[in-house]
Amino acid sequence: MQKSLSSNPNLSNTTLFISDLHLCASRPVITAAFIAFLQDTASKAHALYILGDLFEYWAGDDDIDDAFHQQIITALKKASDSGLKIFFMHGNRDFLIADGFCQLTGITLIDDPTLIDLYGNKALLSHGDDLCTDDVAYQQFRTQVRDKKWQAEFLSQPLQARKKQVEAIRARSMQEKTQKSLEIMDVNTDAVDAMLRKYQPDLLIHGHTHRPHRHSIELGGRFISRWVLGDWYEQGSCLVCDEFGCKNMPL
Ligand code: LP5
Ligand code: MN
Repeated sequence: MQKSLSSNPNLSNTTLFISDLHLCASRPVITAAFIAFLQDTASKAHALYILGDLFEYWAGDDDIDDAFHQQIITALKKASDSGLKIFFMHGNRDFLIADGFCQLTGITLIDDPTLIDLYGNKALLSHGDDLCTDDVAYQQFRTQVRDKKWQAEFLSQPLQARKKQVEAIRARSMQEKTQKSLEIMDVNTDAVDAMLRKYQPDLLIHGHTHRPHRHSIELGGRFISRWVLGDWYEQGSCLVCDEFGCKNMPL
C-alpha cells in the first residue's frame, strides 16, 4: 500500500507542490483537509508551491469578505506567519488573484512558468493549461481572458455581475468538455518539448490535466522528468521533493 503524506514524520528538508484543489464552500471535507494539511504537514516542510486552481474560481480580490474565502485566507496567513514560505501560481480558475490576496495571506505570486533551484536541479514550474495547445477553443478563451485590458473591463463590473458571468462560463466549459477527447485536453508533446528546449530544466512540474504521473522525456540525449500533479477532488495529493528526488503522495 502507498504510504500517505500525513504519516511521514520527516518533512523538514522537503519542498511540496500541489495544484487543482478547486476549493469552494460546497466542498467542506476537502477544505478541512487543506487547512489540516497547512497546519500539520506543510508547516514542517521547507516551502510549499501551489501551482494554480487553489479555488474553484476567483472573480476578483474584492471577494475577500466572503466567509469561505476568509477561512482560506486565515489558514494561509497563519501558515506563512509561522514561517512556511508559500508560493502561488495562477491557474485557469484563479488567474484574477492579485496583490490584495497576496498581502492578506503572505503568499508570493510567481509567474507561469518559473524556474527554481530544487536541491541542485533546475525545476520548471507551470500550471499546465498553456501546454494544452490542441484545445483550440480553450486557448482562444485563454488569450481573451488573460488580456490585461479585458481583465480591467471585467473587474470594473460589480462583483455579483462578474460571478454570474463566471457561472455561465463554467456551465459552458463543462458542457464543451463532454465533447472533447482526453487527448485534446492533455498537453501537446510538441508544446512540452518547445518549453523544455527554451528553459533547459532537469524536471518540469505542472498540474491542470488531473493525471498524476511521472513521464520521462528524452531531449538532446538526456532524460527529463515531467511530473504531473493530482487534483483534490477525491482526496488531497502532493508532490514531495527532497535531495533524493520527488514522489507523488496522497495526503
Ligand atoms: O477548469 P476545467 O479543467 O474544468 O476546464 C478547463 C477549461 N475551462 C476553463 C473555464 C473555467 O473552468 C471557468 C472559468 C474560470 C473563471 C475565472 C474568472 C475570470 C474569468 C471570467 C470569465 C467570464 O478554463 C476548458 C478546457 C479544460 O480546462 C481542459 O484543458 O477544455 O476550456 C473550455 O471548456 C473552454 C471552452 O472550450 C470555450 C469557452 C468559450 C467561452 C466564450 C465566452 C467568452 C466571453 C467571456 C466574457 C463573458
Ligand atoms: Mn486548471
